[in-house]
Amino acid sequence: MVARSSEVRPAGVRRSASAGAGGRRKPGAGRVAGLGFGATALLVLLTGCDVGAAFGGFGWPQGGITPEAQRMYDLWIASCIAALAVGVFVWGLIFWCVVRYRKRGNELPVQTRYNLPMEFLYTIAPILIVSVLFYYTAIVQTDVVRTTRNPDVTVEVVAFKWNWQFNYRDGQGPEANTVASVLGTSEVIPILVLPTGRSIRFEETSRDVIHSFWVPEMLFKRDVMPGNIRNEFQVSELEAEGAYVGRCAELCGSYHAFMNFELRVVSPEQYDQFLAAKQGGASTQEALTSIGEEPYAVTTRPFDTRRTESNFNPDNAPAGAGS
Ligand SMILES: [Cu+2]
Repeated sequence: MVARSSEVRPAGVRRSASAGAGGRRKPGAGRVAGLGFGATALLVLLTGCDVGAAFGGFGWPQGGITPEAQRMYDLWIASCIAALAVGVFVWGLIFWCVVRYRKRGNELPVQTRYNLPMEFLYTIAPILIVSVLFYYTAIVQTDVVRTTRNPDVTVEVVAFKWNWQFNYRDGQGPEANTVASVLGTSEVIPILVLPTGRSIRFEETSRDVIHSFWVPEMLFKRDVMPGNIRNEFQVSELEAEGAYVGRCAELCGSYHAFMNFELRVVSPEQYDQFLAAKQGGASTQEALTSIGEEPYAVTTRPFDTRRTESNFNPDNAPAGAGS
């Protein structure tokens, strides 16, 4: 008796479900929802570049000062918009399925059915999406790491625990000569003076361990390796004058966090004067003053190591007292 009633019940349910008004109403609701999501996606796409600014760059740092930084920013914004479009489409499908195929009775749907076009879609579509993202990433990356044969300015970045030396060079490679140099000390933050509107190559070398040369506004950092490895990268120009803090971005020892420098971007004329003053024997501070710039760093300050104050084993500690 029990088995029979359970067999009968689904049939009744099926009949009532197909006869219900809901069966006709749902495709319409789904279409409206789909249109709504489609319109939202289209709106997001059409508003284009403003979307990035409106959403705070989707988490990407704002205020890049090189064309390379702008290209990376554009790639990020385009990727986010594409991801949102796919997301809106998928969310639309989810909500449509929730409404269209909601539970109408106790009958369990067939569990072994599959849809071949759908299988193809969710195999092919992700491959296409990843391919497109890969294509544009490869293009932007190639562009960002490109170096040219004759950059306008070449700077050798020498990192050491825990400061920087910047050597202005008369050519490229380790054989070139240093024509002027800026050296950081515990008391004075090193200032790297560079011009706007000129291509600049950075050639990096370390005296001890691995450091990383990083100016956040360039949206780019590259490890500085010891030994024979001479990492280089190039920016096609610096677009905005100003003072920008620079940091070491590789944990290199006790005072890694305080291994700061300053990038001072000036006009090409000021840069030429600065370099001439340095070559004439002026100190970095004198040369900066001569071009009307602040002689000392304005974005960061030297770190007081307090080596003798915060000693875990002070001289006056009783024997065996521990730390
Ligand atoms: Cu470092």
